[in-house]
Amino acid sequence: MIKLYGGSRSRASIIKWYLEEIGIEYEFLLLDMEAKEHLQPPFLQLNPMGKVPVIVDGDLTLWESGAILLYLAEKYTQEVDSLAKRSLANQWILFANSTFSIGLFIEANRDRELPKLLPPIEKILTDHSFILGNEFTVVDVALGSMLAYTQILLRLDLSQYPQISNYIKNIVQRPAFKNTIGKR
Ligand SMILES: N[C@@H](CCC(=O)N[C@@H](CS)C(=O)NCC(=O)O)C(=O)O
Repeated sequence: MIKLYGGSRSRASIIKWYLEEIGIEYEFLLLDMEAKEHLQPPFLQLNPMGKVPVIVDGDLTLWESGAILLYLAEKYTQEVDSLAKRSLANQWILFANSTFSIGLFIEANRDRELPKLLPPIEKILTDHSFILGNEFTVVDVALGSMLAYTQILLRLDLSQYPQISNYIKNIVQRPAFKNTIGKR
């Protein structure tokens, strides 16, 4: 069974969300991050960077949430069954975890970046229900979690983006979301 290491409030919840969406059983190993368990040698052997999440799946140990999401999509779903689909998923996962994340979570960037990044997402969600089309995919976990955090953590006013607001309302109602990120 896949082992997932994380803190109680950490990006491990994003991985849990996707694992539950695709119905893969996992064992969650909770680290006491306040006690700096993630910076102690046993965990540093898994991720020398001292960051969660980490998964161990058989012989493979993997860290960085985006890399983990893409691995899970490729190994356990049909979502990325061609080079083009894998590359597009990778593009959006990298966007979510770098460009969008930096624009969102670094407060000094927010007012400059979000007005550039949110309108194209609003347009995409006007054309279809999910980021890559009308099917929920790993990309909705990567970017959807960031969009959900705009409400759950940051309580930003997104009323000028009705499609994004509606998308967030829908994804937070998904059972797998409620059972993972929604439980924070
Ligand atoms: N880009 C990394 C970020 C990992 C990260 O910063 N994780 C935080 C928890 S959400 C962490 O482990 N922080 C502990 C520390 O920096 O000491 C990812 O997406 O996995």
